[in-house]
Amino acid sequence: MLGSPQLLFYVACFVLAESKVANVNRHEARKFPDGMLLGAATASYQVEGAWDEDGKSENIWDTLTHREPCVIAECHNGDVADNSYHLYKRDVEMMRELGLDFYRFSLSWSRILPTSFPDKINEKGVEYYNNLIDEMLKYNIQPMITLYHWDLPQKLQDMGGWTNPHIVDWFTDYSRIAFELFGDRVKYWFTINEPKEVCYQGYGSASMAPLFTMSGYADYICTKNLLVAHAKVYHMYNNEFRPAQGGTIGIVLSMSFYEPESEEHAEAAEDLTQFEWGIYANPIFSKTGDFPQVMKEKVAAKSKAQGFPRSRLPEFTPEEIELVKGSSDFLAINHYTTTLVYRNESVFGYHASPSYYDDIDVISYKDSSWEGAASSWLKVIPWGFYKLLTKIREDYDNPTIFITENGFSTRQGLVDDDRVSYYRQYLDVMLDAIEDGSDIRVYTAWSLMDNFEWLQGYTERFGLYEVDYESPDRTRTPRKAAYVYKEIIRSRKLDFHYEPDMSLPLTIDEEH
Ligand code: GBH
Repeated sequence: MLGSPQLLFYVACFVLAESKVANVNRHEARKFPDGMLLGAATASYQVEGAWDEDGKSENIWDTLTHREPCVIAECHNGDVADNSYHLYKRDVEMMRELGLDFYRFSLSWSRILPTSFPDKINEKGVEYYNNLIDEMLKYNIQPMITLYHWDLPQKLQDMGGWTNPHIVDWFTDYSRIAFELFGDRVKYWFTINEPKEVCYQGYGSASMAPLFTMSGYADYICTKNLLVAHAKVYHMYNNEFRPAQGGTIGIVLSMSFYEPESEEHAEAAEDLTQFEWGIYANPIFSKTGDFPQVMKEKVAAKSKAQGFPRSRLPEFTPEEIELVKGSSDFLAINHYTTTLVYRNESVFGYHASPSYYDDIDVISYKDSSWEGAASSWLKVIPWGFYKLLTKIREDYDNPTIFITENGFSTRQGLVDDDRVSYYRQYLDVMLDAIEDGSDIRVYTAWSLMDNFEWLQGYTERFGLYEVDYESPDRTRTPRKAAYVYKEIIRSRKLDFHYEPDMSLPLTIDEEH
C-alpha cells in the first residue's frame, strides 16, 4: 500500500539526496568555527589490554570473555587488545601525527581501585594514567576522560551492579578519587558513556556484559540508579572540585535519529525517541525534569494490564528530580546512524512481553537500500544527523553540544574510501547545523585506532589507524581517513576534493 505521503517522503528524500550531491561537487572548502575542538576517542577495555597486570582486578568484560569466550565473534577478547597499557607513547605519537586538539579515553575502575572501593588505590594503575596524561600535555593535547565506559568491577556486578541502588555511592566514591588524582590536569570529564547501552544492552538484552536479559524491569531500575549516580557525581564535582580545578563535566548519550516511515507514523517515531534517549535527556535537559510523560504513561498502563502491582518504571522522588535536572554542563552525543519507525496492527505480539520494546509498541528497521558499514546496524544517513541536531536545538533550548563519538566501521584495509566519505558527509551536515545556530563545540572521531568492538571482537574496525592483531607489537598504520582527518584539523576546513598521497608517511608537524 503506497499511500501518497509515503511516496512524497521518498521523492523528498531523493530530491534532498540529489541536491546534496550537487552541493558536494560544487562547494568550496568549508571552514570550521573558531575554537571548535577536533579529536578522537577510545575506551579502556577496548584498547588497554594488560587485563591482569600490576594489580588490576577483574571487570565484567574480563569475566564475560573468559567465561563464555565464544559469545564474542571469533572468540576474541580484550586480554591484550591494542596493548595501549604498554604502548601509550605510540598512541600519543599518533595523536601528534594527526594534530589532535584532544583525546577522549576512559578509566578502568578496577585498575585504579582493585577492591572496587577507595580503601586501596593501585599505584601502578594510577601511574599508567599519569604517564598518558602527562605525555599528552607535553604536546598540548587536551585529555578528556570518561569515568565509566562499560567495564564495571566484577565484584560490584556480583552485588547487582547498576541495579543495586548502592551503585550511587560506589560510583561517587570512585569518581572522587579520579578527580583527586587527575583533576589538576584534566579539565573535561564525562561521567557515563551511553546509559542506554549500559542499561538496555547490558541488563535488558544479551548484547553487552553482563548479558542480564531482564528487559522491562532490570533495565529500568538500572536507568534510575544510573541517572542518580551521574547527578551525584556532577554535583560533587561542581561543589568540591570545580572551584579549584575549573573544569567542565557532563554525560554522554547515544542518540540515533528515528525517522517515521511516513507522516502518519510521526507519533511512533517520537515515542521511540523518548524511550531510546528521551529517557536520559528529559530528566537532565528538559525544563520539567523526570522521565518523559509518554514513557511513564505507557509503562504504567502495560504494567497494570500485565498484573504488576505498580509500574515497572521506577519513580523518582521530587528531590531526585531536582538533583538530576540540569546536572550536565553540556549534552555530549555519540551519533552513528538513523532508523525507520512505524506502528500498525502487526506490532501487537511482535515483541516479547513484558519488555522494554513491548512497552513502546513500535517496529523499527533500516531501509535495505541504505548504504552500510561493516556493522550491520550502521547505515550512512547524514540527513538523520542533521535532523537530530535540529531536534535537539529545538526541544532542549539549544544546549551546548559536544559530539563525543561519530565514525564508520570497515573490515581490514588501509584504503577506506567509505570511511572518508562518511566523515565528510557527517561533518558537512554538522556545519549546516552550526550555521542554523546549533552550539556545537567539540567533534570526536571514533576511533583513534581499531579496537575491541565488544561482541564483534576485532571483526569490525572503526580506526583511523589500522591495528595489526597478528603482530606482537600491535603495529598501528594510518588509513586514508587518518590522512584526510589530519588535513581537516590542520586547515580547519572540510575539503571534499582533498586527495592525500598515501605513499608519504604521516609525520608530525613542527608545532606538535
Ligand atoms: C559506541 O557504541 C560505543 O561507545 C563504543 O564503545 C563503540 O565501539 C562504538 O560506539 C562503535 O560501536 O541502530 O537500533 O540497530 C555504539 C552503540 C551499537 C548503539 C549499535 C546502537 C544499534 C542499535 N551502538 N546500536 S540499532
